[in-house]
Amino acid sequence: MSEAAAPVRTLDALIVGAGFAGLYQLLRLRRAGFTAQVIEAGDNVGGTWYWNRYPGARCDIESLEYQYGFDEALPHEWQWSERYATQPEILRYINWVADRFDLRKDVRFETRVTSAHFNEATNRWLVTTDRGDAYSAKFCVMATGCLSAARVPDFKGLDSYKGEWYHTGEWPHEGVDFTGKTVGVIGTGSSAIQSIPLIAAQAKHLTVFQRTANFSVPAHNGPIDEEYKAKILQDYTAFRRAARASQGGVVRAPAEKSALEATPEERQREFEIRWEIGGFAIGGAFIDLAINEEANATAAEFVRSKIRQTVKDPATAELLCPRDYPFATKRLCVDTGYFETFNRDNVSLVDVKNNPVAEITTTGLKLQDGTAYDFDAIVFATGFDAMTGALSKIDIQGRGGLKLNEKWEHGPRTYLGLQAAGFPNLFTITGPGSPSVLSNMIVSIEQHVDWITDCLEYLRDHETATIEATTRAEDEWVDHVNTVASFTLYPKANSWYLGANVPGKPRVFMPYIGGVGNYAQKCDQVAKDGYEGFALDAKEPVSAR
Ligand code: N01
Repeated sequence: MSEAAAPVRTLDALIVGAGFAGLYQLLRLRRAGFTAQVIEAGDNVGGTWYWNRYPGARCDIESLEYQYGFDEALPHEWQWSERYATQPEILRYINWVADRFDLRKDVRFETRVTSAHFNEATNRWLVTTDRGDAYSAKFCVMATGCLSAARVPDFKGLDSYKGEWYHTGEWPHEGVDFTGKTVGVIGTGSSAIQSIPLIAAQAKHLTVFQRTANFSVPAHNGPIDEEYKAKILQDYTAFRRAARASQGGVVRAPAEKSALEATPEERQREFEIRWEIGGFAIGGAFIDLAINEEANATAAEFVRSKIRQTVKDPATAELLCPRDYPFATKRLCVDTGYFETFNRDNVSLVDVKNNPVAEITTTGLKLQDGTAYDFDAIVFATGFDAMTGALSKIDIQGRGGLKLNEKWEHGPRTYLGLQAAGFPNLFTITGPGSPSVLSNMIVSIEQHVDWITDCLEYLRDHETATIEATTRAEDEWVDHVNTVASFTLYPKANSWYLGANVPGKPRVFMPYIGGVGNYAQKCDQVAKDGYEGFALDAKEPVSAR
């Protein structure tokens, strides 16, 4: 290091990211007596809820379930104002939690981790940042988020565009006023589906460019059901225990029947009931929607019938009907007035499936066939380099200088989504190979943080220097993750779960679809068995003593 460089700070653990995961990890490590520091790129806490400030951003999981569960007092003290909380309210909540536990003092804001290298002589990670900081940490915990690397497609001409442009995942803090403006939105995923109704209400004219139509169900947002709330708050810890034992990290009565066993009338009734409940309820209507094409087609057709009932212009309705992939095998969207928005006179829908956006011009954009559009503003609702994108931006090197990006060249490989072989003492919270994005993220985050903290305590108690996933355990887990995914219809969609939205990204189903409950049980068993599948090395190298 040069003489001017800051001194290396020695820590037990370095945590990357101050979202829900990083903050809870900090709290747990602090309480367990470890020294820990969080590094965060933003100027405050919040992670995904700090960055995604686009109009209409709110959580698709109900507020009573999308909050921390580790402290019974929190859900009693914090009052959510709606069934589905808005982004500003969730951001206020996470700030309240940060204040309550005095977490900010251990967060270095406006700083990006640039590299993390494992030193085999000392068994420590040397972590550096874009501000010239250097940390020597025994453990490194990546709480970098699954959907945090925003992605604007590599459009020719973007630099030449004279109007304003925004990505939903990096929205200006001061907000954007689209009043009187002509606006183009590219993309029709969750972020677009939430923001389009609000942008349309402001803009002079909105043009939506759709490559793939999406299945979306109404949120039916509204006030919280006080009776239900009182019931779960009687024992919130037990409620969360049930969530951790469930399929998706939310407490729901499981479906019992096959869609194919039900009569058409029964099916219609069940779908209608679930449509009225709103949100993801419809996905759990029958046991075989995710695994049987014929069963799945019944749900797909039900949603298409709702789109046709809602959208007045038949050609627009047909264009909005998804048909290239099974229902809910791309992330199901939850909306408030999305399809209705296409009945407005100031909104038009453009199909870019076979006539893609070819370039951004100085005044707007041009499609492959030469059709040009002028806009005052363009919104890229084009998603993220999901699950691996944030990690791939950091130069992570494990044993023998092994680069994580090289190791994952053909897709991410982990044991339990917690560790990658060759990278001792480095953990990923909700990493690829864990239920993560297929679950209520907070439930999965807490499960990982609890597991990692218990693991670090175990290592300390047993005077163990390193823990590292074995290649064998990793290979078996990756096979298992792929096998379980192959039993489902998910691989049939070109989704970001498979990296399909990023040109050149290997097509690998990244999250674990075997269920939060089964997965948590496996993690617990692994720990009980003395961290089976991990190599534990008791020897502290001489230089670390
Ligand atoms: O991103 P997406 P997102 N030309 O990848 C299109 C979570 N989330 O930000 O489908 C034209 O889903 C792309 O088209 P296609 C949630 O898990 C949660 O909306 O690839 N179009 C797609 O329509 C979600 O799934 C919440 O053909 C292009 C869109 O852009 C995840 O974040 C809210 C294009 C991207 O959709 C990501 O959602 C918001 C191109 N060149 C997000 N490139 C809540 O919980 C891409 N597209 C509320």
